[in-house]
Amino acid sequence: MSEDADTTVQLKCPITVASNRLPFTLARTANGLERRSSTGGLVAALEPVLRKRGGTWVGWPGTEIRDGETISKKGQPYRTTPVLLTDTEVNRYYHSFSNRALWPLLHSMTERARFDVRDWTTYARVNERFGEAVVAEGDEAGIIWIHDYHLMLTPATVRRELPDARLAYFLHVPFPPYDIFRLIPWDRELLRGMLACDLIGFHVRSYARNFLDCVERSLGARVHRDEMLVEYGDRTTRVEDHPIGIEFSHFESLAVAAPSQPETQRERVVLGVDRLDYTKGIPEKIRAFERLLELHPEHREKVTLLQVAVPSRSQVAEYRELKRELDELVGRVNGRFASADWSPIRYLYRSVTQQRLAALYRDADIALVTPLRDGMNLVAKEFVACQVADPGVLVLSKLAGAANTMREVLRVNPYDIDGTAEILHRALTMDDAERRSRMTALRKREKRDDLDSWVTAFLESAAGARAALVPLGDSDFEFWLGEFLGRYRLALFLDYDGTLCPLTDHPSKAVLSSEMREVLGACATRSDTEIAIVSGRALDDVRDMVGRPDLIYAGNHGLQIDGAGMPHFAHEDLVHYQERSKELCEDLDKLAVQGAWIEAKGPTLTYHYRAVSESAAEKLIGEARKIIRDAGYQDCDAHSAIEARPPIGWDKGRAVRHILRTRYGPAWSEHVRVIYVGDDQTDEDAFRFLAGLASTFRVGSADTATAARRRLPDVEAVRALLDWLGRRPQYPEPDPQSAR
Ligand code: ADQ
Repeated sequence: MSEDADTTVQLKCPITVASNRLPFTLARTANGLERRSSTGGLVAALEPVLRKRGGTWVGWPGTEIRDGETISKKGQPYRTTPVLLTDTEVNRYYHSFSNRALWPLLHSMTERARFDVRDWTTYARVNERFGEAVVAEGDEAGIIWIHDYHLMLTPATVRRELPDARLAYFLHVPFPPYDIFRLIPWDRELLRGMLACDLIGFHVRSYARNFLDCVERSLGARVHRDEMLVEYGDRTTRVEDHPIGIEFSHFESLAVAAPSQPETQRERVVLGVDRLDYTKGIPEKIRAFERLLELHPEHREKVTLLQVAVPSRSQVAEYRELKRELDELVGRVNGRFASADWSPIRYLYRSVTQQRLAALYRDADIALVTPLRDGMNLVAKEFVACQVADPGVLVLSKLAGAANTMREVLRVNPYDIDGTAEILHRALTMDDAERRSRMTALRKREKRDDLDSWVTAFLESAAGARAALVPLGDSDFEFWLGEFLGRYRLALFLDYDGTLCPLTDHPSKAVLSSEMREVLGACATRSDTEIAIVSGRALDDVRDMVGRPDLIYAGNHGLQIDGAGMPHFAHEDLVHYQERSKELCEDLDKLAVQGAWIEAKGPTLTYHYRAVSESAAEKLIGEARKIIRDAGYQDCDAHSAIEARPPIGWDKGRAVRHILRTRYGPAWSEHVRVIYVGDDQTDEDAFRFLAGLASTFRVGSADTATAARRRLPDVEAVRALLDWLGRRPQYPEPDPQSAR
């Protein structure tokens, strides 16, 4: 099969779209549910896609739905799955977290952003519900396409349930620079949510680059800038720029068909069409127009600014405030310049039909589009598509994503009122030939890069081969650790199972490969490096498995420590638990059925259920937890196992501290550099203790949160790291004991 044919087949696969809103909004009236099309760029962009291709759209319908009520329209060529939200959820998830925290912040308007932990918790819960709805509807063989800032965490839920799904995400708004994104108290969680995807799309390259900066600096992800790839744990995500287009021919034919507008015939018209939003720069536009009338009085009585603003988010205080500000501003400018039969500004605060919009675009002499920040801006493109008669001029803010590709526009900085007024004057006085040539080029591009081509390019990319980064190599370790290690000695802490060797169905099968043995040996024999193996296994067990007497061993999660240069340590409280651990072992023994078994490790023990069938596991795990807790022990999750630990305030973090203090003294951090590599939940205590003091790596799946600075995909990456550490330049350093 040729490559082309293959892509065509793949693109026929089902598509599940998830976005905050369904393509329509329901409102409850006396006659039951009333259905209205949703306004906004996202729906404008996606509805035609599903209409054409079929599939499922998951979203919030805008109101509650009662039993027996259906929301799908007869003959609708795609399914709609509502995610129902309570009033509190709508407030916290949508109005507050999405629109008062994320929206302003993503538009770099930091002083407007309001963060509240209760909003965040609701946002996370609602995102999870969207994820569950997608999982219920989604087809693992198809493409799941999640949209926009309302659903940044949803990919993680979907990934958890459908590990092999083709998961793609598109952000319709800008992605701000690192210094701004990190102001979000939950920035890392949001980034992790997005990284559950195989593909993440942004409108323009600079947003994609900002995202790469953030995941590298905030999450410690591995980033390949030339290939635009992110490796985080065991997953690689492709990051791409896909500037959205519009349904060009649809707007063009609307413009051809629309009757002429009597009210726009007398004066020349400068047109503004926006959602009423503070990012759209509407007050700045009005001020620039006012300035035009001051600087160039020849335009008075000859030019009108027609501003159409569609009401938006009126539940949010800032939007109501903006509405008031605009009313006043328009009143002021009109009061200042109006004459008996001319008003400089006509301001319509309402939504208009697409037919009417097309006519307005077509008949306008100038479109003045002045967002202070905008992901793309579809109005600019719609105006161009509708220029079917005498071509007008597009004046466009350089701060809109659209300005990146629409090169032939007259660009303005909307913050520069005088500058914008002058450019507006230039647009009003531009000669016919220049207008024509600029508009011809703009139309040609928008016709080619229309909505269909955007969707096709994005879906082709989503359906394409999964990305993979080249395996970790010297340059990565040099970049991460070169400067950090400098001329210091190294204390290297390593977990055993899952870190030095892959997890197996029985602990006795988890043996070191000869390659791992070799690189471990190369590190261990260096005079500037000390290695401690920190494991949940019993002390003797882990020592036997590694089989090197020249290392330090911390067994039972550090409750017992022994090895080279370390006085033997056993936590003083352990004596109280010898007998109780035996009793617990006997109690648990009755759950050693259906493949489950108990590993007695002295003071701690592990209930292994890897071999138990899924249907039986839940009950057995519940019972095991109860027995462990009833015995006064802590039950801790491990890989397909539950650890029972005596309730001694001790963990791997404390064990690491004990080793470092014993070996290098209380001021250890001045004498030695520390690296800790671990793969499971019990290593998190060590990661937390070492935060800011060491270089920490969590091995394996990116699905769990971690306090580690960086991630490594697998045991092979650990081997590569040890290999590099073993070969790094050797520095003669004083004996550790004399450094105390
Ligand atoms: P929006 O912020 O909604 O979209 P925009 O791209 O300008 O902004 O799209 C607005 C849409 O609403 C256009 O299709 C326009 O025709 C329509 N519209 C505006 N005013 C109207 C009115 N008075 N009556 C009727 N219709 C009106 C978000 C991002 C953008 C990004 C899009 C798509 O903020 O940057 O371009 O998503 O990704």
